[in-house]
Amino acid sequence: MKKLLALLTATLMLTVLLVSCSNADSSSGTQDSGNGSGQGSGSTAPSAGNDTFTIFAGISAMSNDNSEKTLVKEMIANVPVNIEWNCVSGDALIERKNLIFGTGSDYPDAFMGAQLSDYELGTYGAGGVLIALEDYITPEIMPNLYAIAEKRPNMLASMYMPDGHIYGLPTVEEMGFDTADGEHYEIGSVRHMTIINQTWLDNLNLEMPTTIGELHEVLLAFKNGDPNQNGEADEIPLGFNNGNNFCGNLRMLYTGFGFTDFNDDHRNYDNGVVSFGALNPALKDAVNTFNTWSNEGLLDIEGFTQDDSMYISKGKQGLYGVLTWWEIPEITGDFADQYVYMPPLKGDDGAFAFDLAETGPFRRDNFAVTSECENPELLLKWIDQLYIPLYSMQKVYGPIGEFYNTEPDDTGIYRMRPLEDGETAGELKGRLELFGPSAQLSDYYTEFWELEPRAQQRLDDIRDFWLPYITNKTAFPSPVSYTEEELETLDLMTDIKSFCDEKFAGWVRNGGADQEWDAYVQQLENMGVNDVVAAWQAAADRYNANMS
Ligand SMILES: [Ca+2]
Repeated sequence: MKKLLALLTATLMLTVLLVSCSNADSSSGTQDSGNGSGQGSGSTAPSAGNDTFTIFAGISAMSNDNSEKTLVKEMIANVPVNIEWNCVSGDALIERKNLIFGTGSDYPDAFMGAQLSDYELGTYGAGGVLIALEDYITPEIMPNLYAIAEKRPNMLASMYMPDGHIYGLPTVEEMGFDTADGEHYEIGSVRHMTIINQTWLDNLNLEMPTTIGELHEVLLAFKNGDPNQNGEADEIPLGFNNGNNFCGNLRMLYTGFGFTDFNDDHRNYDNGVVSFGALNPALKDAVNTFNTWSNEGLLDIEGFTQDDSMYISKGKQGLYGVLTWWEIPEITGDFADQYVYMPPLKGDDGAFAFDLAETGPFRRDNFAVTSECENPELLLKWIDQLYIPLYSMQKVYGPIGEFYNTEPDDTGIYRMRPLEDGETAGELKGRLELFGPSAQLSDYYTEFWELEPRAQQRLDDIRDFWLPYITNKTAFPSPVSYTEEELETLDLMTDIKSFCDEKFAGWVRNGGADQEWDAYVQQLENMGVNDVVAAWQAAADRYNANMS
């Protein structure tokens, strides 16, 4: 009987989902008959019965204010609300968010796309600033999220904070591939890909470097040999963006020093054992080498100060010999044909280690409601629309008619519209995406929209090019649950991370790692790094015990 009920509920849910989808179809269809700038159904005039919500929202640096976004207008047309947006991008997002939590006044009704940390969710949830959301995840209030929870039983379980409540709505991103040995890999598994100008190698009759020493020779040749053959010494041998830990920093080169350290928090994991990557003694060898390259003019020192747009603009002028990014075309533009991946390097002594980067299908950092909100039910009903498959699609990439073709193809799948001259898929997405919760389930790519071509390309590249080099295929489980005490400890990471960044940049630019290393290790210990690692370890141990 229970089974039958569950089946009936599931069928009901599916119906709700399908109805929602067809609504989404027709409304977006109407809207896209215009020029795609979002006029039409979006602008509902404020009326007396509507509720007004203030939302503090993270947005892409390239995008408009959320109030101007087609999808937001459409969601407001479907579920009438008035939203006063406070949209912030880049570094300012964290600063402004810290200010709000720090002063404890002027809380918005909700945080959306604001990168809420586990510490913030746990602390401000238990403290009453954020409200518990689990009771709102019902077929009546949040039918679309509820339907996904039925399909993915682990999802909500991994959203709970130590006090037994959910404070952040889930974001699901399933985008990966299975290998013949039964393992599953997600798209974030490798993303600091090293890229080299093959045309320059050919012009100078050079082989693809395989060791750190060989790369050094290649970088010197790129600097002095005029490989772009324009008679000017305009080449930048090695480019990076240290501020972009997602894919722009130099960490892939660590393979040749016998370690990797891809995680933003320097959290490393090898078969159940957690360690702190920025404490690896081999880091000293790496920064000393980078310092030598910097002194020789091989390393683009602006990598410590530039933002992504400046990094990309130099990449698009074809000025870099070697650089790092998560794909080739976005950063090399018209010069993409000249570039290929450079395999992870070995040390001249044969040292080599290459870890899988940490990924996980569920996140909880994208939407939280505060106790200021007088009508959470309506706000959550509104945001629930983002869990409609075609709305998730448009949230992640951009609207139908702007990012996607106006109509699906004859198999019913939405495909990306053709790029115009000078456009890249990355910039188009950056201009149109909406930060917030959503769900991309693996079966959607055969049902609703195509896997973005460059995402498919990246999966193929990870499987065919990078995966064979990986020496440690275990990664820290995500997301784990922390106790309140562990969350307090993890708050130490804010200062620890800045300290590591500061020392790394200083050592690469000015040297001094040999003299300062012991004091650096001592300072990290004083700052509580061992407690942080112990908290990660405890959480991973509990996770592994639950899974076994
Ligand atoms: Ca030149």
